Amino acid sequence: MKFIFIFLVLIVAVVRESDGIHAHAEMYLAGTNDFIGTINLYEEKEAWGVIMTGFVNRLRPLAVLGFHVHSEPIGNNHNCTAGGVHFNPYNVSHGMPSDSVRHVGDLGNIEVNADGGAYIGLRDNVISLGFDKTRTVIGLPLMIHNLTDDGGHTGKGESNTTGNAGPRIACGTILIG
Ligand SMILES: *[C@@H]1O[C@H](CO)[C@@H](O)[C@H](O)[C@H]1NC(C)=O
Ligand SMILES: *[C@@H]1O[C@H](CO)[C@@H](O)[C@H](O)[C@H]1NC(C)=O
Ligand SMILES: *[C@@H]1O[C@H](CO)[C@@H](O)[C@H](O)[C@H]1NC(C)=O
Ligand SMILES: *[C@@H]1O[C@H](CO)[C@@H](O)[C@H](O)[C@H]1NC(C)=O
Ligand SMILES: [Cu+2]
Repeated sequence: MKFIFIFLVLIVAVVRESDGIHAHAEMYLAGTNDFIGTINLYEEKEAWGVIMTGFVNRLRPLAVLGFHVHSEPIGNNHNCTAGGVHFNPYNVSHGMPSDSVRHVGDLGNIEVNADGGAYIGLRDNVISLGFDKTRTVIGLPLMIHNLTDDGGHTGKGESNTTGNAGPRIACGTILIG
């Protein structure tokens, strides 16, 4: 995980001078002003995908936690509950990032280290920062849940809508810049 993270950071450093779209999200524990880290996003051009890199801490050690873009703005008091459902502009079932059927906001899980920190290093070909208007996530919240996203196909509970990822423990608005 750490290796992938460093690799993606290098890619972002290399493309830094080109004219893609940069965004970031400052993440906070739900309903508090407790800052836990920044996640950076970059989209180079249409159909390129989005690279996301960052580090967050103060999470439950060794947990694997659901990670999504949700559909409603959270305002400035970091009220994760206000974030609505998963960002799902095509109104389809929940899935894993690699599934052909998934919510646009389905980003899978993040893995927390023993010290409560988690590196985020991924490339996603479905979310957009602006090149695809329907799939643009600017102004929406990135959400970290307290439980593991089951991927949507277990048939149990809310698997096909939320992945049974449990309560929202941290969130942050994705902003340009
Ligand atoms: C947080 O958002 C939820 C859902 O919109 C709302 O019911 C609740 O009152 C909000 N809480 C605060 C502290 O703003
Ligand atoms: C979304 O899809 C469900 C069926 O999967 C349907 O019941 C619902 O009306 C649809 N909502 C919209 C806004 O199209
Ligand atoms: C999700 O599964 C439930 C039953 O477990 C079913 O009633 C519902 O239609 C499914 N929704 C979607 C969007 O597939
Ligand atoms: C998160 O999950 C852990 C482990 O299941 C549990 O002990 C804790 O109470 C949960 N926290 C919240 C906010 O749901
Ligand atoms: Cu979520």
